[in-house]
Amino acid sequence: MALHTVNRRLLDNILAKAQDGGQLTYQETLSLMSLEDNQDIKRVMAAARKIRDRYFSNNIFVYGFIYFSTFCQNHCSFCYYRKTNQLSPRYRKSLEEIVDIAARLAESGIHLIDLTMGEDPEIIRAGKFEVLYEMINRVKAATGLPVMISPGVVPTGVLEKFSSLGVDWYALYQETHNPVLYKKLRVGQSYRERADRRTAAQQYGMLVEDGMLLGVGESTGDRAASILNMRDQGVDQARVMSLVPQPQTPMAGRKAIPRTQEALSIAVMRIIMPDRLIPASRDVDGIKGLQMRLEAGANVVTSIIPPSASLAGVSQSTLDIDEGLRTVPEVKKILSGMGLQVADTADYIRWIDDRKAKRVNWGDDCSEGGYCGRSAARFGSSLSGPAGWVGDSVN
Ligand code: SAM
Ligand code: MD0
Ligand code: SF4
Repeated sequence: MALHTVNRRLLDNILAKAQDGGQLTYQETLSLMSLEDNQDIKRVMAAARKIRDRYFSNNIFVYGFIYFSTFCQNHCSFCYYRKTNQLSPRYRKSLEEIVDIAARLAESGIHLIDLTMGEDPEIIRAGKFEVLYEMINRVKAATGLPVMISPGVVPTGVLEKFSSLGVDWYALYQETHNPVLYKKLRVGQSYRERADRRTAAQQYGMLVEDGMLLGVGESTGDRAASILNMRDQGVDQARVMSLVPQPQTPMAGRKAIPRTQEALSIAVMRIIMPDRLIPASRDVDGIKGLQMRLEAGANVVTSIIPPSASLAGVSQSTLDIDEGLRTVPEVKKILSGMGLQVADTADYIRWIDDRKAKRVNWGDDCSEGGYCGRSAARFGSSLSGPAGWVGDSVN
């Protein structure tokens, strides 16, 4: 039998197992992540769409994005806003401006406000977290919407306070779950501390988002391990983004990876985490990349930014913003062409409430849904797969 046929059969078996609710192994995940043939990738995407539709019907959630401070004390090798980059636009928005932008976003029909900052030393090093608490209170009062906060690594006491103020989500991306590669990406930052803060946020009752980057020197095995790691941490939202090489950063000269690899990663994430939220970021390829990500099984559109608010994106600092293409009407156009729709806000709030309720019921039981306060202690080790997964870079 030709090798190709065997692989097709293997692929069909893995997809059938996933459709039946089976937990994929590292080897099976690796097999999916190693696919290169476009027809095979399309089959995985079709399976992923089917699973998404089973869990979420044709409803898509939409997030507004406010990058309120672009100052940062860190040196992440992939990021335009790393401390020493002289090119990146630096600003800190005032509370009034933030509340005003949040209100405009809410009016436009988004479901959540994502408040994001660089690890701004004026806030983090100076310990001035009250600014964030006031921001959260005012944004919640002005919009009535769920809030996500993406401030980087903050002390656990601050996470507890976020939770008590009603913040629903803490987003903190590991970028890779290979600690060796992590050191090259998040230069000078602790792998464990970052991972543990997500666990702490879960324990304080917040939902958490983790994410991985593609095209930063990871192997296919690393990609598979990241996906399983996110499953086993019990993250509520799991993200993959392709590196957008940035000028004046150590990764400036990297070749962008084929975007089909991001589509494949989204599809495999959907197959492995059928009931979680998976974003299609507008921040990588703008409006033109949205359809492919939704076809791969994503169910959240992130990085909606109002035009002319002088706000930046993260991985694409200006793409589509002033053209008004990062807006809800533009997203709706794409969705309706695909038989999808923007969900009702009530549906989104119900999803959050159900997810939080499950966490309380599951408690510390690692066997169900992967929610386990101790799971971070196993990062990397339980998913190490075949020897050498840490090495062999794919690009
Ligand atoms: N400063 C906080 C932190 O790092 O956690 C919050 C910002 S965080 C939401 C920014 C995220 O955007 C990074 O974690 C990374 O996943 C992504 N990102 C940054 N630069 C990127 C680039 N050049 N290409 C693709 N993704 C990028
Ligand atoms: C996005 N640029 O949604 C944003 C960012 C932060 N929570 C999200 C990566 O694509
Ligand atoms: Fe700073 Fe976040 Fe960029 Fe890292 S990813 S340099 S922490 S803004």
